[in-house]
Amino acid sequence: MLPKLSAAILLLLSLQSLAADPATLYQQHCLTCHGNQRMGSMAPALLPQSLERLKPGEILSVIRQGRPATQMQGFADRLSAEDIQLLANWLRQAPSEVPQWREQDMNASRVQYLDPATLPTRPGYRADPHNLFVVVEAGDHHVSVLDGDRFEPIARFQSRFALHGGPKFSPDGRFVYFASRDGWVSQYDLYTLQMVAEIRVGLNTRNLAVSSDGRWVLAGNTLPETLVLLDTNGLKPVKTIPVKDRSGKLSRVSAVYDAAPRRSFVVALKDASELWEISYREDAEPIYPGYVHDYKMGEGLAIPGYLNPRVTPLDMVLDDFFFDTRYQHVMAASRDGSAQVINLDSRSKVATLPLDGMPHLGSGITFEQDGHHLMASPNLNSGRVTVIDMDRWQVVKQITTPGPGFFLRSHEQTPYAWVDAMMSPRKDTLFIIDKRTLQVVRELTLRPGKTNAHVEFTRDGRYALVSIMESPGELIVVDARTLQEVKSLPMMKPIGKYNVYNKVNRSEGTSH
Ligand code: DHE
Repeated sequence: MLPKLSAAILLLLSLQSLAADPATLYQQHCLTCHGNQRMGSMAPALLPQSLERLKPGEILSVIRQGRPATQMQGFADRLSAEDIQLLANWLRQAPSEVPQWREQDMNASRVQYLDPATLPTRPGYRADPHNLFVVVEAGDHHVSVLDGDRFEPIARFQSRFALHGGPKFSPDGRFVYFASRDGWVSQYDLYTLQMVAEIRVGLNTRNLAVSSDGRWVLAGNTLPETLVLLDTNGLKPVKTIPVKDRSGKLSRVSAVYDAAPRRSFVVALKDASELWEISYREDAEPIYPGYVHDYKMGEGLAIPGYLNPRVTPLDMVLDDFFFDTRYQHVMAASRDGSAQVINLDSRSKVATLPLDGMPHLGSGITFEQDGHHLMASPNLNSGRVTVIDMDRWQVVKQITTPGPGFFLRSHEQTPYAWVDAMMSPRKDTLFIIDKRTLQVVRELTLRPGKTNAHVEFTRDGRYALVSIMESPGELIVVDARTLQEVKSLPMMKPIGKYNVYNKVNRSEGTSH
């Protein structure tokens, strides 16, 4: 038998090692809010995929001090510095069991707040429903709906945690759909200004697309590696498609897009050298094994083309896309800057684009100049806007800007395109490019020292709305002709804003 003192020391040691086990720390302090298996509950998921955008120091400081304006309190008074470090390291590691999110989990998460059939047919306010702006405020995870004529908010509501990608609209502009990085898809009614339905489609989601007939939402996930098709009537899951390449290897989804003129979704993959297209035309041609593979292809059997992926093999992973106006061609770039043009009908590469750096094709715009169809996009790691002639697939100009930018915007009714430099020390300056001469003609610093970025025009192109992406930040209305500030609205890190008319009419100056 051990002497009493040694037994007490052993007990103390075992208690200490228990307290220092990060899984136990998680159970004791985090599980109630962040959920079983770190999958998220009332607070966001804490899986490596959910945390990869935070710097290691940020995780530590959030555990220590909490997050302002949220229920996340600091734990510095309850956990030692060593335990906080252990917990932070552990959260960055993948769980021993791969977390699952199946259709039964989706169905269990689904909430239908309203029956769409009971909704009134007209908006309950006087503002032009097509000139509304939906503003995503990342600072406190809210969305504001703005009257685009008077520049006044008509609604503000809490969103799911960390919305990403542009919200997408139904073809009539009535409903807007959001995707959160945590896997939630939300449907909001812009006529009655109420949430209609929500569902969690995955544990980590990239973005969503809405079909041009308004019937479907397609969400692309990185965890699990799936595509989830939802019926917009109630956001009910219709099918879940595992994303596997020809060799059966799983791939994360990079983004999903609606190719309206083709009546199909196009899917960019992060880990597979393939491009997927999912037709929502009921008479879509069947898919024949041997020509392409399918996620559930039976040997020797053709499967229906309708709502099933048709695969175009690529010679490299390409995950940043831009479509020509007819959606016949897609310009595609890899993260190392290689870029090519794929013809979606012949399913083959038709040109190589001489790009380098990190072109951000997804942020591109189109316009005409002397009868040529031009496309321009910023570059994420060098200060330039690249202009490509889409008739000849040639780079016609590299417009130098003082620093790498993220978003480029214009409108049919303005001769100017606006680009930010938010990835550089000149993040407080917007550069105004004349689309006729392809020259930078003005610099605009609305709030010195702060991030001035992401522009969207009113439906008539008269005003440009600019984000001051800070918490607290602002949304500034600028006269697009005089470049004078017209109005400023306080906002919490307005990361992006989206004009209903420009989106549903696929304005050439904005994202779709
Ligand atoms: Fe985004 C759109 C990818 C980081 C804000 N971003 C998109 C889209 C893609 C994409 C593919 C187009 C989908 C769509 O609109 O439906 N973004 C990526 C990345 O790969 C990247 C670099 C790293 C990542 O972890 O995802 C990335 N994005 C960011 C940010 O850090 C930004 C600035 C802040 C944030 O909230 O995450 C950011 N991305 C945005 C915004 C849009 C977007 C505001 C919509 C732009 C639009 O006007 O349509």
